[in-house]
Amino acid sequence: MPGPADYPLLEQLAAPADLRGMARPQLHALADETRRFLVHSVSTRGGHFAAGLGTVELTVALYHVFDLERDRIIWDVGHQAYPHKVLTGRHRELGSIKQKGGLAPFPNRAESPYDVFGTGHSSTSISAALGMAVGAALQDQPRHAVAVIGDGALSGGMAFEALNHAGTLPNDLLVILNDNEMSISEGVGALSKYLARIIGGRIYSSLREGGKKALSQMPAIRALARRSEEHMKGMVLPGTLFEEMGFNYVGPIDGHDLDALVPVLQNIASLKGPRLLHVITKKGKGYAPAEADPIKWHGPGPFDPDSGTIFKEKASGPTYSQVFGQWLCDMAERDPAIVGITPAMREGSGLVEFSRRFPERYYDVAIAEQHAVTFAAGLACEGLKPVLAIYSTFLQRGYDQLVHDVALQNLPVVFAIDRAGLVGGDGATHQGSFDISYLRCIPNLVLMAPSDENECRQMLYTATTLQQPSAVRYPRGTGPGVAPVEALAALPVGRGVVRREGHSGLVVLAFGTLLTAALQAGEQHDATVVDMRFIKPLDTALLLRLAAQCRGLVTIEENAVAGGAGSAVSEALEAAGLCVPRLSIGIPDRFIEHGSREDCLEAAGLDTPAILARIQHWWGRLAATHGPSS
Ligand SMILES: Cc1ncc(C[n+]2csc(CCOP(=O)(O)OP(=O)(O)O)c2C)c(N)n1
Repeated sequence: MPGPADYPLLEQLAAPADLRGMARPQLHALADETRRFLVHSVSTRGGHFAAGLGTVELTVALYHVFDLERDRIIWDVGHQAYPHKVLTGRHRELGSIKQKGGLAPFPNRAESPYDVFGTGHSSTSISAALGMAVGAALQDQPRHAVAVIGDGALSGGMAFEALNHAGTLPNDLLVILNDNEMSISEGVGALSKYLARIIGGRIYSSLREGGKKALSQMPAIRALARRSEEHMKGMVLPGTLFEEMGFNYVGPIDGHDLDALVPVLQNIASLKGPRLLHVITKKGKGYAPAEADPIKWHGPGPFDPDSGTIFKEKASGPTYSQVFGQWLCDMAERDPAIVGITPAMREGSGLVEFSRRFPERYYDVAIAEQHAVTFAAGLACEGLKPVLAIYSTFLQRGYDQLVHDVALQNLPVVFAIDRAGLVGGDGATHQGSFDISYLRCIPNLVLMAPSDENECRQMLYTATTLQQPSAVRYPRGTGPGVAPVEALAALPVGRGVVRREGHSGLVVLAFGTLLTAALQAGEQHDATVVDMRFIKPLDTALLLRLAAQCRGLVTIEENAVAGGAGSAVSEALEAAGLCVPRLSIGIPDRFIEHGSREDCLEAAGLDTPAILARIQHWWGRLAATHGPSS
């Protein structure tokens, strides 16, 4: 087991400013230590891995050249920022990343002054860095603003909106394109192909080959030529897209070659206006298993660093993502109109099998949630049945498209909303806390929340039978273990199911995942318990029937209380003129930080004991006020 003695440079590093005074051999040694440290640290608890291995040299070079006490460096998405955390005084805590109370999964302004902008969702870095560059200029502050963005994140529309703006401004902005030709899966799209053409460009290659031959006998000159090659390329290559957009384009250069990176960064830092440095890196660099399979090593669990074996979590049944993936394959087999769409989340959304079996009906649209939604709308216009697999947190990006392009035109797009509710280690940026609130106010939309795996499958099927937009929101991980029934049967829309008849006058309405806790409360208090299934349309008939007879009504959901399913119930009661004591249990009005999914549920007061205690307390007080039930 490696210890502090194995990382002497990291141990001595008091502040990132120490890197500025380091000589080149020390920088090399530090990069080597950082990489070894990452392998060891992530192997113990898991975390984002392959992307960070690819940014080791870039981070070392950046922090040697720039002054982090003054300059602003923003890591887009931030999953590749582990070397940044290590080199900015947090290496001893890195093993706690994503765990409860540990380091945040992504850069976080509350965690370190060197995390100058919180990230997690992609494609924000250029906008934020431009804002900082303009802010510095308006306040006469001489500081650099740098955005480091991956080729995957560059596919997000916001990145282009920012380039479009920055290219016309005089402000000093440096964009570093960290190009490893990968998103989580393989890079897709025309931009990805364009970048590949730059790297493999015929002009670039032939110059390089010719030059190499001519200079092979003269090592000193060859080294010099290699450095000036970057400049030459800039001149010889036809104007790049970035040049056309007003950026001074430099590159591509090898992002693992510290000796090339440092002088290029020094030079480019001295230039003015918008600049873009294109660096080529390898995802998983320096750890053979991750280099060989960067998709598998994007965010592994704990692993054995020597053998490269990732320890498997004990599977207690299929995850909801797998239930979705299986359902989509089954549907595609029986219905040629089904089309599956993902904004760059093939693996996470359970679409690997579908992409293999139905490649002609599978679309990875890159990290482009807005486009994904409107693309689905277009397909629906042509009579196809688009199913958009999207995480709750990322659907936030496509909100206007959902309202304006899908719902307003009443187009039958199916939204399979994964990671709805609390997600765990990815923390506050990724919690699916809000989708019920932001969806249930949209006319025409049917919104469902399954309480188990089979209900999820049947709801997805129900969605495809509708002539209007619909969404099924399901959580991360596994459910209670109800095996999905192969046969598909549409559920009656807007109908809940009474799961327990009680006699105490207490009614518990569960919306989705937390039905198990609701049933336990039912047992404790002899309550009536309903699996509501639909948030919209709400089963108002059932609700009003129960409300007319009950003495207290509790709603439970894994969504923000504000505007959530409980609010829908209150609105329906109010509209009917019914006044029933109400308790809404859901995610409180604050961001829930990282931890395991169980930790997050606990932090939100949504673990079973907390739910039971709240109901007990509330119902006890109510009974004391109003006396025993008649
Ligand atoms: C808006 C948004 N959509 C999807 C994701 C999920 N995601 C995290 S990293 C990533 C791939 C990023 O690729 P790239 O920027 O090239 O970085 P690399 O991992 O290749 O270094 C994706 C899709 C996200 N973080 N934000």
